[in-house]
Amino acid sequence: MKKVSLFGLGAGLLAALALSPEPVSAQESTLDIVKSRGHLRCQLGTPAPGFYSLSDAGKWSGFDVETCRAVSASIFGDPDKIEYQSVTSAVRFTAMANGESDVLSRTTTWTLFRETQLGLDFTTVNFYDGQGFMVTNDSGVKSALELKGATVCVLTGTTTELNLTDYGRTNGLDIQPVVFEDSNVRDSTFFSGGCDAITNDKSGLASIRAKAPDRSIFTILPETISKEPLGPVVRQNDSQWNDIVMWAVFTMVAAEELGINSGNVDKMRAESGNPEIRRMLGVEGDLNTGLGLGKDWAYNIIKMVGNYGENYEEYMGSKTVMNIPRAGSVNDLWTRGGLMYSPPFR
Ligand SMILES: N[C@@H](CCC(=O)N[C@@H](CS)C(=O)NCC(=O)O)C(=O)O
Repeated sequence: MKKVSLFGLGAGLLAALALSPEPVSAQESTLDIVKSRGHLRCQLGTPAPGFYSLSDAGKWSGFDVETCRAVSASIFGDPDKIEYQSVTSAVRFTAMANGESDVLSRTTTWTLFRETQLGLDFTTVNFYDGQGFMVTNDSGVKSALELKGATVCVLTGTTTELNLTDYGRTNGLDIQPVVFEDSNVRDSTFFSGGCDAITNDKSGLASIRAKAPDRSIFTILPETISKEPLGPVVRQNDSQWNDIVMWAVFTMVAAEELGINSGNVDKMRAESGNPEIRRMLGVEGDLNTGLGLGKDWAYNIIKMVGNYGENYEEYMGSKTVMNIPRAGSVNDLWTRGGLMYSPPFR
């Protein structure tokens, strides 16, 4: 038997020690970096109606933009201390992991791989979705199961791409993916008839359709082929920053549940006797201290950005180009049979 050299073991151990990373406490916190920089760096995708639209004047707005504004309001008492970064889906996680963005808020699906192998943490879900297909009405296609041999436009670096392959394989459909990195090129190719169908999260399909010259010629097929829980993402190992982003979303959800909105929050703060509302709005207690934020952090979110329902109706609801009715859906409040649920403010 080969004799193990003690010297060899010792040298190996020394080498391992020399290579061990710096203690976590030496890292600067994201909150400190953001505060000293004076603004938040918020990563969005390529403009997509509903989630993140860019006006001709260069102003961003949308459902995912409001999450960034909520975080900014909670830190600065100003919802617009933000540098927006528009990044393609394919490089979104690299831009997070290397420190270019403080938060990623852009239709990103929470998966085990992304959470554990990319140096990231998912905070919570702000929109529950699932993947679907869209075709033109005159294709006559009524079900995804009729897409045998079809060409399907799909964006690379997405869960969409893998789900499409899985679905084609499972159902023996021999689907031909046509893969794009730029979502604008994907969409214009589909609009001009370059693919038989396009696939994305169903909310993403509504967003793509909203960009079409004539929306009425497209149909979203009934099948939902995956689960796509979408939500904001931060770098891993910064628990306080994770809490700030997560509780910004929870504030908007809890505010709706408690009947607080941007219009009545001042009255609620002045007059409400409900202990949870009083703690949330900083009238009582010190719930802000663990987050490293001021007493008005949640009040500022509700006053400046609004509650979850207000934002949903403004950007996703039936009166918008997205037209995704909320009542009775998974994105309704848990008190109405949905999945939107905030832990208690206590
Ligand atoms: N949720 C999926 C798909 C994300 C996605 O494709 N989002 C749509 C939203 S419309 C899109 O086309 N985004 C364009 C972009 O971000 O460049 C994922 O996380 O991979």
